[in-house]
Amino acid sequence: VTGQDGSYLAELLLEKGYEVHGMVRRSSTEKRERIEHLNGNEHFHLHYGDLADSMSIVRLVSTIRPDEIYNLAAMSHVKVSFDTPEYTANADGLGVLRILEAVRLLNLIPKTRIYQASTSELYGLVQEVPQKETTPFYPRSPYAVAKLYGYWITVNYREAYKMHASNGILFNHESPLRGETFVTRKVTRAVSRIALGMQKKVYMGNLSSKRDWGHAKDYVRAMYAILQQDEPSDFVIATGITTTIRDFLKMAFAEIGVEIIFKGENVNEVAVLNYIDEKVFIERVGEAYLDNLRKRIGDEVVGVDPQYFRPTEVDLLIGDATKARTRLGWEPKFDLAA
Ligand code: G4F
Repeated sequence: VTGQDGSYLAELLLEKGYEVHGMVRRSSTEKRERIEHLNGNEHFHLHYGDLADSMSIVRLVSTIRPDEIYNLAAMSHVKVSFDTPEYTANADGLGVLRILEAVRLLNLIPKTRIYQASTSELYGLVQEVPQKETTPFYPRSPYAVAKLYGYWITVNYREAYKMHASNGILFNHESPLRGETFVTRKVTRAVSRIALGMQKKVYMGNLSSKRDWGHAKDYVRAMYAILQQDEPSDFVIATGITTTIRDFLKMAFAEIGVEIIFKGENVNEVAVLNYIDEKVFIERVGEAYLDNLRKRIGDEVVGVDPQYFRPTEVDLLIGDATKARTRLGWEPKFDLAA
């Protein structure tokens, strides 16, 4: 519940009058900023637990006897999964099984509905454009392979035991609460720091990959809608708009009135500061910072560092959420500019 989606979903469910039980993983540096504002809400309860620990899952499911379980717990960073593949398989793959088994063994199948956070990373080396529920999967990272198990074990328990268990195949979803090492926050933070003179340049990985980005608030509404269906099923949640990382950088700089121009290729690609729309800059950032940035026209503000490349990349994601639109009545409310 301490993640971006956990925090937004907890808010949504509390608004709807739910009693919300959130699981928190014990660590020496617990990060709870995203749910701090829910502290003291009498309908919001926190419990220690870990997807890698069956006993804690059984304890929580048996004591809470939930009507709905949203499994948003995961090691969710694709690049990091190449460095921690076994841990990722345990949490993101077997963790799903532990929840399903807990519900089954505790005889809660008639009561408890389960949402599994599946991902567009399952499409990996895409077999079809755009990707929809019937598009074959081709995972390209230890993270995606672990999530593939999570997806199919959810389908299998639904079919084998008639569980109300569903997958949301969510495309990238972002917000101000997104972790700072994911590309959107990395870029928006860097643009702010460059504008304020706190940073000279940002080093990126693959600038050519394309992502279908939505807003996390829209996506937690979809999770909720999926569990309110009479019949469990799997749904793609996406905007249908795809953007390169390069264009995302341009758009982020444009927000503060700065135009950047890309030059060069591959590891030698850079972006230079080309022009400042001073009116926009003053409005968005402040006059005090303008002189400093003016002096930087012609400077490189974006570079490439191969340490951010992935051994295998997912080049293109663009989702077709027609099923969610028609069956759930789901529409994204935010657009890229919001
Ligand atoms: O923001 P990202 O790290 O997200 P990614 O890998 O697409 O995964 C996220 O979305 C998935 C849904 O499809 C989730 F399942 C997953 O848990 C996670 O939330 O990277 C987006 C793209 C990639 O192609 C990456 O190679 O941006 C590219 N990129 C380029 N430079 C970078 C960077 N990514 C990061 N994190 N940092 C860079 O410097």
